[in-house]
Amino acid sequence: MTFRVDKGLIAEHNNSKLKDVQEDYDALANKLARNNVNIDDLTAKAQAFEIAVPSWGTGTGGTRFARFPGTGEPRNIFEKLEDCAVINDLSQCTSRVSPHFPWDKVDDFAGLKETSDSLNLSWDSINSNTFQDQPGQEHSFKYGSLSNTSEKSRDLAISHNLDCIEWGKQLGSKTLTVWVGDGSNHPGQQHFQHAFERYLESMKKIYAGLPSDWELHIEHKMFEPAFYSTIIQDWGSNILAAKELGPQAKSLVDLGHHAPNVNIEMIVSRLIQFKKLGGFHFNDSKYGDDDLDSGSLHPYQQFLIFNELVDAEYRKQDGFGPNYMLDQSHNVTDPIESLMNSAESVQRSYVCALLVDRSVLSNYQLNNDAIMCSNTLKGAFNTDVSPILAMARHRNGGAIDPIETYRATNYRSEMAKLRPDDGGSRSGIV
Ligand code: LRH
Ligand code: MN
Repeated sequence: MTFRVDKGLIAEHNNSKLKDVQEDYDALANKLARNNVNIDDLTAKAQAFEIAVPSWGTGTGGTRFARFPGTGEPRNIFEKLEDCAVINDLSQCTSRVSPHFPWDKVDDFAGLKETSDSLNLSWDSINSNTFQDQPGQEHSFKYGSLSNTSEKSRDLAISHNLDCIEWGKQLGSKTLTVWVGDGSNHPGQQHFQHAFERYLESMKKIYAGLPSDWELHIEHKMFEPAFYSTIIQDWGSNILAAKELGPQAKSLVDLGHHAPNVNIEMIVSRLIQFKKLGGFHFNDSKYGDDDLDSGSLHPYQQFLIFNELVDAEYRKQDGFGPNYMLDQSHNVTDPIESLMNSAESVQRSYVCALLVDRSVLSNYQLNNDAIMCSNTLKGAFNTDVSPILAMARHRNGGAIDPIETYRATNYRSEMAKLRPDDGGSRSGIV
């Protein structure tokens, strides 16, 4: 029997909070009305906001040093979907799941689609995996996949991506995300141009297999698993590849894949301007690709990214329609709690960015009034929109306080009984 969060329990917990939320909501409504902002318009936009959940984020993550399994962890895609349904039952903004193949591969994709439909979940971008060899794999990806000097390894990587498209079509997905770990660890180990040429030749064969209504998202990453050079190391190589491949190819921005202090919001602006912004993997990081909870360290940067996105929406930027997704690894928290927190954090950045008065900001920018430009953004960022986020969840049938209501379900301890630790490998990174 599939577990779903009882609507009665949600209502019971919401009723104990609604009076306070309504009070705060009315106070914020008055404050926003002074700037001719209608709070219900913002709440409606918050209700429509969606961010996809990575299937691999529902398990406990780890590092190369260790992974400390959590209790009641999902052991397969069906249990990951059950966890994703709990997240969406409470958050009401995460109805799409992004799978990773072969981690989530099944024999019966029609059956998997039936299960996701029964849980009111749909399928977001398909992630291929040519950064690991599968048991008995004939041609290794040790020295790369799509850019490997071995044509046999390249062909294997190409056919895996074409398989991912076929599996995605059965699930109703419309996007393939390609991140490869290809690169080198020693200066001179790789001929940069020849490797990039091999990568592009391989990607052209994958691009040729795309249905006309699909997109191909290329994900850049500065380093890891390669530690000297990476084939798509930055947004420059990314947009060059996307332009070389064609209009259905776009760039995906994983926030943790940049050197510390890189101006990611400006990269987003460039990708928007040249109609090559495919989507995001939201997370946060302090040092490397830490895959920490979104907005947990740099909420202002996340807000500034949404300031660029909302500005493009406001200007009705041609070719604008990015996909939003979380990509995190939960090593010390209950993944469900981290994913709900992170979905709200990204939704908060979006709603705060909607508060920026774009014509006022534009005037200050044209008059080089730097202080007022900064204050206009800071004013929006520092507005506590929690009542709007809570009201949006409530109006969507979700929980005003997702974490509190989740803990009241005892879901994790229930799952610990139903999902005995069989010591097998679990989902989650490594
Ligand atoms: C690479 C990455 C990529 C996924 C993987 C799980 O670091 O961000 O998006 O395939 O994590
Ligand atoms: Mn990613």
